[in-house]
Formats: sequence, structure tokens, C-alpha cells
Amino acid sequence: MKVTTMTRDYSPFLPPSGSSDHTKREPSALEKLGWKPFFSQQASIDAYPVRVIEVHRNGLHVLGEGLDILLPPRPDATVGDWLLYDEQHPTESTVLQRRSLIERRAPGSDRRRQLIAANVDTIFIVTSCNKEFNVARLERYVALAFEAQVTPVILLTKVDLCDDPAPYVEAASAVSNRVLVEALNALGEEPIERLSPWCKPGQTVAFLGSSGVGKSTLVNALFREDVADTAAIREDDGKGRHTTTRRQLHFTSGGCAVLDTPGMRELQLTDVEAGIADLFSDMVALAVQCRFRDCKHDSEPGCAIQSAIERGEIDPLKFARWNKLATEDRYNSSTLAERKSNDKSLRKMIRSVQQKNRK
Ligand SMILES: Nc1nc2c(ncn2[C@@H]2O[C@H](COP(=O)(O)OP(=O)(O)OP(=O)(O)O)[C@@H](O)[C@H]2O)c(=O)[nH]1
Ligand SMILES: [Mg+2]
Ligand SMILES: [Zn+2]
Repeated sequence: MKVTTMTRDYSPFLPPSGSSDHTKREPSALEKLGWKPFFSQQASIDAYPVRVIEVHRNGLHVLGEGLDILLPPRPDATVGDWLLYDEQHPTESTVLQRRSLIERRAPGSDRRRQLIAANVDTIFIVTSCNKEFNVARLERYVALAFEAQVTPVILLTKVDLCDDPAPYVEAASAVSNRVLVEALNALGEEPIERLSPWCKPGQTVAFLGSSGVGKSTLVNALFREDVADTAAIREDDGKGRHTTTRRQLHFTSGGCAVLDTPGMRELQLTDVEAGIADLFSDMVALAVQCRFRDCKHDSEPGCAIQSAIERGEIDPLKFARWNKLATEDRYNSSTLAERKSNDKSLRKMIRSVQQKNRK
């Protein structure tokens, strides 16, 4: 049996350290937009760097030093991206290499890859202490953040509307010992103080989560004014009303870039194999001990995962969630041709079962 030892970094995701240059001097206009040495290395001294703050149908709204313009639309750029603005030929402006990229498989039938945001340092995964709370959904967001190597922080809102937030905090903390959890009242005084470790000058933070959990409320709290619209959730089922409809970067006076996003109905993962493996590293470590390399961990002999479940060492529900996520990621990451052939063999199998049943 071959056991592969991985040299991955399993240290906790902590807030950025405070010893940045910005503490010593006033940040430049570009630094206030999130410009970092990582980007300057890719640009000549006379370049015009601009950052995408919003993607419109008719173009990219970008900001730079003394620049506030609309560039022609292009599919390869998303909010948070840095471009080197080409004044003569705006369509030829270059997209700079990203520090991070958050993407998902678009919902609906076209299933294309959708760029959500680039060059984000921290993802605030927002969820609330009510019916909306769901561990499987949190795991999706955390796997996405791990894959993108962006610091995830779980924010549990609406503690003021809940008799006992402790079980929610406990369940959220159990998702990963590498992810910090903050429980708060988004309408209260605490958000600005509690989120300050991540909202430092030059940092880019993004709020992600379902509709109605309080993403825009938290954005407004950081700005101490209403920069984003918010609306009450529906009384009948407690779901949000999809109030925010566009992804937009806002900049605090302190020089932190803050991205509000529309509530996601569904987060379909794609190409996050490493992120899922990081989050479920205990499962992966067991799976390599299964007798068969292609073990489905179902009823195969010598399955290390099923034995661990029998011994009570791993939670069968957690195993089921891992299995579902990994299968979904493989399916979404496969090419159309691969999927067609898989669908074909699936149809063939169904037909043969139906025929057998008829006999
Ligand atoms: N009491 C209380 N209400 C909250 C809290 N967080 C958000 N709300 C309320 O919940 C409702 C929805 O908040 P929003 O900030 O609009 O939610 P959102 O996540 O931006 O929703 P979308 O834009 O639809 O994705 C608003 O009425 C907020 O006032 C909280 O911590 N406590
Ligand atoms: Mg909103
Ligand atoms: Zn197995």
C-alpha cells in the first residue's frame, strides 16, 4: 500500500499582520485601491494601473490615480481585477496576474464558469442564527476560500434575534479548526470593531452568503453610513429578497476595499479539488488507505472510511457531505465531452436496469 505524505500548509487562517508599510506613511492613491508590490512587479513605471470596481453590461467601471472611467466590456476581467490602462487602445489594456480568484459554476443550464471576484484577501462567509444556517453550505464556501487561498472568516449574524447562539457558534466552529468564527448583531455597534483585524488599509474583503443574511447591513456598518441597500427578509419563509443585485467594490476612508455581493441561491463548486481535500483532510487521509484505489467507500471490501464509520471515528453525515461535494466538483470540472460520455454510460446503465426489471 502506498501512502502519500503531503506537505500542505494546515495552519489556521489568521488576520493579516499589522506591520504593513501603511502604518508608517500615508498610503498612495493606488494603495488605497488595494495596489500591492505583487502588482507593481508586473507593471512598468509609466503604466496606468486601474482597478475594476464594478462590471456593467456596457463596460468595466475602473478607478485609478485620478482616473474614473468605463472600459470596454471583456469576459476575462471581473470585479477586483487590476488592469494596465492603454489610453490609445482601451480594448488592449492588460489584465494583471491575480493574487486570488473566486469563481463558481453558474447556476442554470449553461453551467459556464463565473468569475465572482479577483484579488480578494478575506472572504467573510455570512450566515445567520436562524433557519438559514446550514453546515453543508458553509463547507462549500470554506472549500472555495481554501482553493483560492483566501482567508475565510465565518460571520454569524442576528445573534440578537436568537435565544441561544451557542449551538450555532459550535456548529460553525466545527467546520474547520483553521477558520475563525465571529457571532454578532450586524445592526449593533460591534461589527466595525470585530471586523477591524481584516479590514486594514490596502486589504480587500468580500461578503458572500445567501440572501437576507446581512451582508449589506455589515457593509453599511463598516462605512458608518448606508452605502448599500438592505431590506427585511420575507416573513413567511425567512428568506431574503435578493436586495443587492450587483457586485460592487466600496472603499473605506481608511483604504480598505469592501465588496458587497448579491445573495447566492446556489454555490456550485468547480475545480476546487484541492480546497475540498484541505477541508476534509481527515477523510482524504483515510481514503488513501482503502484497499482499492478507485474505492467508492460504499460497500467495497477493505474500505478504510466505512471501517472508521463503524468504529465511530468519523461522522457518517460528514462523510456523506464530503462525498457529495467531491462528486459534484468532479462533475462540474469535467469537460463537456467527458460529461456527455458519462451521461451516456449512465443512460445505458439505467436502460439495462429497466430491462432487467421488465424480465
Ligand atoms: N436584528 C438583526 N437584523 C439583521 C441583522 N443582520 C441583518 N439584519 C436584517 O436582515 C435583513 C436583510 O439584511 P441585508 O443586509 O439586506 O441582507 P443581504 O445579505 O445583503 O441580502 P441580499 O442583498 O438580498 O443578498 C435586513 O432587514 C437587516 O436589517 C442582525 O444581525 N440583527
Ligand atoms: Mg445585500
Ligand atoms: Zn473506501
